[in-house]
Amino acid sequence: MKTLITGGTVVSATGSAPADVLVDGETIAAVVAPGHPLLEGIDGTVIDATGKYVIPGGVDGHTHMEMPFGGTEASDTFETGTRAAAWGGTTTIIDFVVQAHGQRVQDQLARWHAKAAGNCAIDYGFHQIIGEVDDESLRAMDELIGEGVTSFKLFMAYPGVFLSSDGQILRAMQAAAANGGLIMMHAENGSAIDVLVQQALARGETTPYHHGLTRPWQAEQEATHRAIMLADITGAPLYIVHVSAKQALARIAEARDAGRNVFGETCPQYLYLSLEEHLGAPGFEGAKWVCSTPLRARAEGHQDELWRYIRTGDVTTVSTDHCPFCMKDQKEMGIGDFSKIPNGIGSVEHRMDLLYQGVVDGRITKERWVDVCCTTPARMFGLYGRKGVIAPGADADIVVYDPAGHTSIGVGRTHHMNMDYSAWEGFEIDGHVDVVVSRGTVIVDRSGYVGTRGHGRFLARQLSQNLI
Ligand code: DUC
Ligand code: ZN
Ligand code: ZN
Repeated sequence: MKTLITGGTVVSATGSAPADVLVDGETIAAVVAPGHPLLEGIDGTVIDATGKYVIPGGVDGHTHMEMPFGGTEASDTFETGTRAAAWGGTTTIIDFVVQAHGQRVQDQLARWHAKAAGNCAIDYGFHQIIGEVDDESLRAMDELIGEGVTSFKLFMAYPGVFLSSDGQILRAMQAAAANGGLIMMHAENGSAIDVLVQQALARGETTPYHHGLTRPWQAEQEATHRAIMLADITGAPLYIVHVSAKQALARIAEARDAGRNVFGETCPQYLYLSLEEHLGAPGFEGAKWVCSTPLRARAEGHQDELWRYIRTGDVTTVSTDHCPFCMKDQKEMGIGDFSKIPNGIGSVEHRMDLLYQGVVDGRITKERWVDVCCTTPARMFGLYGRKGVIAPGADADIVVYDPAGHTSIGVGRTHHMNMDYSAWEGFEIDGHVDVVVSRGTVIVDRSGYVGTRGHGRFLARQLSQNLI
């Protein structure tokens, strides 16, 4: 089965040019100048992309589908979350397998395979959370590399649940330095934060706004610096997830300037939303935006700085940290005690649009948009060549994006995630996801989602292709 995408402008991380794309089966067969004789007489489905951008499918390197967390479970299943991702032009997710204290890594990985297999609309891979660093989990890290799970998340926050001591972090980093894996770090000083949280609650400061105040940027900067130093001792590559503080990014930029394998990820919420306007919303509304790391003060300029760091390259990727919870029965668990609000925001559907708005607003180029949302995440997580690029031989994961289109985000408008609210209610995007192709199959067209549950396959990943 052949598909021809004609008349569009192919946008890659390095440039843009008018080109036609020939898809044969599940892969891209050719990318040629419009009207090239090679395409004459080809019998297949034609997708007219005249006036549109033709980009690689989005790669969201950080999601939590049906994740058990904060006494409840993230509200998107692999089925609903990957379908919402497809609506928004994302064709690959990398989700986190959770090993908390007292659980076996290999058992947990098997559980996550069982949850995802046969349910996903798009392709998926796994990172492994190592919640308890011991001899057994260190051995499992080596085994997982051979099973295509080549990156490991550690936590410097959430004492008693996920937090690793500095000694444990060092041991895991030594293992990664030896086996080639990538260490992903949740960099916040969890012990200090816990004291601030208890003190705030004792003073009667219980609203969602205090979630932000008790996770100050200093706790993020300190942990980021500590993680960089520990990685430096061991030689392990380090990827700091969900960076929200400009000071933390300054440490990452410094390490990168010194030539280290240190990378920073941010998320749309840290580029657009803020402590004052969102966490500080009246009553309990702010719970909608409780996530960790927290939204930062606009008055301190974090959002503008993060956009700047995307331009300079010190933000390597933009993922969502998609971790949705409904207000009803979930976020509401924290009425009267912000520390009981499950941490997380749902954005998997909107990342491509929200970052495209950065192009419209003159924050980044369209090539950088494709780079941080598609190409570099693929390279960072060992998928490049198959994902993140429109080139012969790559999987035919392609989005036709209409720069003249419009997307109104919100419940009852554009909202397919399994949540009873949208963290992005009222956002207007000057662009639109028109057609989404996943491994050669159209899964979203102008009529909506036309894909099938179970189309998505597990991706065994190589080692990171983005290391110096
Ligand atoms: N932060 C969140 O907000 N949710 C999931 C896990 C995390 O680290
Ligand atoms: Zn985290
Ligand atoms: Zn996360």
